[in-house]
Amino acid sequence: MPVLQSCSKTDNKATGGATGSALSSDAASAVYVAPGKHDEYYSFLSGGFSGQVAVYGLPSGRLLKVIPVFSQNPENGYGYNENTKPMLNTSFGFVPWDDLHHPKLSRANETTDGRWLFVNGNNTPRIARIDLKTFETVEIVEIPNSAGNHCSPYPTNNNEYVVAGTRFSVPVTPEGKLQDVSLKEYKDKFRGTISFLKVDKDHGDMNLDFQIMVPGFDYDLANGGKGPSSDWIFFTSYNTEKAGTLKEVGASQNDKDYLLCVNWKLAAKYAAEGKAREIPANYAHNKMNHETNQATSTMKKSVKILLPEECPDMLYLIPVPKSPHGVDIDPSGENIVISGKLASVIPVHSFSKMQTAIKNKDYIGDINGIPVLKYESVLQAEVKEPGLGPLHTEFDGKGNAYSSMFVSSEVVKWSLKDFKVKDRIPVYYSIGHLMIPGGDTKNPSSKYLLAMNKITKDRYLPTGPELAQAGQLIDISGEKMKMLLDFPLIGEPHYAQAIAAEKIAPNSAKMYKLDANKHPYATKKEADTKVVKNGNRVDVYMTAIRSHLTPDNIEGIEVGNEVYFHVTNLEQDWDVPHGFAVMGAQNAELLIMPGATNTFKWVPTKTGVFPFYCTDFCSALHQEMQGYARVSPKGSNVPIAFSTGEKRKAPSQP
Ligand code: RUQ
Ligand code: CUA
Repeated sequence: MPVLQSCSKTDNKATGGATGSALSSDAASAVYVAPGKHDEYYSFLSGGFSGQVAVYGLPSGRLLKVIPVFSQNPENGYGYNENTKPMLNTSFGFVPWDDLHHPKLSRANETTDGRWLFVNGNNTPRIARIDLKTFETVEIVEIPNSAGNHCSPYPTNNNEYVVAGTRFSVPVTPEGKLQDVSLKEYKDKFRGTISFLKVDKDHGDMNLDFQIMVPGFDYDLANGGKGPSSDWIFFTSYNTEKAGTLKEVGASQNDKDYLLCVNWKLAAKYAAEGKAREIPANYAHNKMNHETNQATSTMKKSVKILLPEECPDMLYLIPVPKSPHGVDIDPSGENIVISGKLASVIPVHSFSKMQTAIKNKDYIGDINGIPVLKYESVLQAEVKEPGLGPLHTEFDGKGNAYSSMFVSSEVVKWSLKDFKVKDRIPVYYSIGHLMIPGGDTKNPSSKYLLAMNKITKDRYLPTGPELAQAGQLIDISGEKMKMLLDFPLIGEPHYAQAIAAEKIAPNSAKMYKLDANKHPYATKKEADTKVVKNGNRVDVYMTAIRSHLTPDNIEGIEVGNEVYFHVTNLEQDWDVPHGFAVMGAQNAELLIMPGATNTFKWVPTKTGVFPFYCTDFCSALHQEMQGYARVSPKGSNVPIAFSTGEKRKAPSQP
């Protein structure tokens, strides 16, 4: 593999760094953000199989936060504590992991507005929304009739919809039956779906409005149009051969696969007019309530679906070189760039030619009633000799495009004016996605490009067989690209988004208001703390403030009791979380933000005295922030008692 060759050329000493690192002498100062100073951009990188999103400042590459989305995170108890567990509920039950590929920022007027970040879970199809005031996951919607939710989530230009598609086709019928069929029937019985989640303009809440049933191909990536093509969204597909096995070979038989072009405005109109049929479905819709800090999960029982044969002009297919990966639309909305990982050129289709071809019915046939446009009629140009293995393209707003080349490990800059290659820079190694802040919108920044590489090899000190993947920041402000910075990443970054810090930082929440805390078990002052036993259930209404937990002595718990610690952080100061952990609890800690209440479940398995303590070094007397819970044998008659300091309280009545 060329990847390996590019490594073997280097003969590094352990700390020497790789070849090709001929950094320009001003590279260090270009990324230097002095202590106490802030970065110019927030960037949000997907964690791939970590199921999380990592937030880095650019240009420094400083890691600012890891946001858990589809994966449990012991660091702050996400997915372990009772308040967030419902976020990970699905029709399969509790699913505490997923494969997160594509972050997309919400949009207004065709540019990013800094309100929300949408991300996809591939494996158990889900779309999540992160609130950029709190940097917390606040909503997750499961996608029915889907498998391998890869070409997701793509927001339209004014947050009307977030769109998701199936990578693996599924045996679904127009009546909504998911069939138990023989895999030999793949060609006839499997279909794809595209899902449209309507986004509430004010609150961002997503609702699965409708789906479109599409041919049984594998849908890989998507992107929305802009300007003149705003009403359209484009999906690459492969395996149009519909091979059901050994796709490595079977899915590469045809010379061309298809770009599926969806007029989403028209689809939404058809759905609103009642053209969609309602079919049974079963999927979870999970929401975090900001006031109670408690998530709920609701199972939805049906979905509306549109059939292409009943909806004229909604879908078109354009042939593209086989097995395409990314599709990216330039800032003008006219050029549709298809990166075909096996193709020797990068074809660029023209939106205006596509419209003309539709008008002239310039078709070469149809598939499931969807017209197939003629390749030559829609083609704008082919970028010649771009490199090997093109995957993704972004734009700088100055008329240039930048494509990632997985096999030849480079970023290639080419012009949208003459479609000629202008510059290339090696990256280390095997780049997947690349990202320019706003590079998928109408107004890209033209300063930086971030390369996200699949293989790191010798870029950092070795850490055994598993190495962090590498991000590389490249200066794109001049004629020639310049390598500025390497930094290790978390999980496997696929795509990323970045936005000017000033669009997010001023709105960042500093705490939760204690007054507004509507958690059913919130305790707003120490005098109200209590322990209530009811049958096998024990509820501890606890408070935390520098530097004690109230109550800190608890008796009357029996082995096998379900003990719920509802801990309210009474602080009303920025950056004073308290933690909470109990010895032997088969769980993670709580990390409670100021003003919030989090719930920790503990089922003691043996008798004894169990310490609990604050896990976050919150004050000079943090080490004193501790207590004990006594656990007696099942059926013992030790009464419930709780206290802090010497004022012991009377047992509370059940
Ligand atoms: S992908 S490396 Cu999951 Cu977006 Cu192209
Ligand atoms: Cu609270 Cu340490």
